[in-house]
Amino acid sequence: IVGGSETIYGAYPWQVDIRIYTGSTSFHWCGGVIITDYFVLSAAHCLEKYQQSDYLIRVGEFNNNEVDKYEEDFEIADMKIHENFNKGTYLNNDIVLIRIRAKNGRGIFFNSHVKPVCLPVYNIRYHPGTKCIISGWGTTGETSAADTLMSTVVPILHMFQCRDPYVYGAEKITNGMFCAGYLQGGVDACKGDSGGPLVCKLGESYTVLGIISWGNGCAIPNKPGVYTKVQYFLDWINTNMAKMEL
Ligand code: 4AZ
Repeated sequence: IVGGSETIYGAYPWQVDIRIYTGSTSFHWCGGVIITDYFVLSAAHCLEKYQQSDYLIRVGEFNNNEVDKYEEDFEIADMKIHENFNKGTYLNNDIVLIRIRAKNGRGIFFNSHVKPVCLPVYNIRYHPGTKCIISGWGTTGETSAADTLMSTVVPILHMFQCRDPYVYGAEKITNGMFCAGYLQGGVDACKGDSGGPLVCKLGESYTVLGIISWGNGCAIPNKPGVYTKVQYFLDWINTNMAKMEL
């Protein structure tokens, strides 16, 4: 996250840290978001580089380099990368549904620091100007990644702004994407944040409207962050959750 600040542990209890095992240790790879006690959403491009057994799904994470009080690791039991991922245009349909492997006969155990986020409803509107929160352990500036979970506020942008030729152009931005951020630059998601959530407070609860997906660099003027539009994939999410249910 560029232009953000450190979060308070437990403030974003749905945040997932997707890590890669390297034998004895593991390193931060991508973000994700808890939607039920067995399912996590992330970006498809995060889950295609390694084997399924090389990934570790960590909940209750705050500091990347320390063991936090509520952190717990899960393996992936099953996952579904969108069948049309990267078809048509760059990072199109950048979404993956992950089913975690049960531990001690249960899925993710919810507590004060580990909780699911709401999925949007079908008729929700992505109002331009709505201020939403992005979070992650990704790059904060030139090169450095964050040790602790960072977050910042970004407004949803109009589709016409995102599709402007000076921004990304209409060919690149499909109906399953939207932009959020500032055309003047300075505040954005960055490398290592992908797969993580863009949440908006709707009424009393936080809803995941976006999944951090891509952008031309980070925090560059006229190159805002591009997000997978979760609402567009609700049927896909529900169908595949039902299929992956044991
Ligand atoms: C990345 O490489 C990445 N500025 C994620 C988000 C953005 C750019 C790059 C958005 O994972």
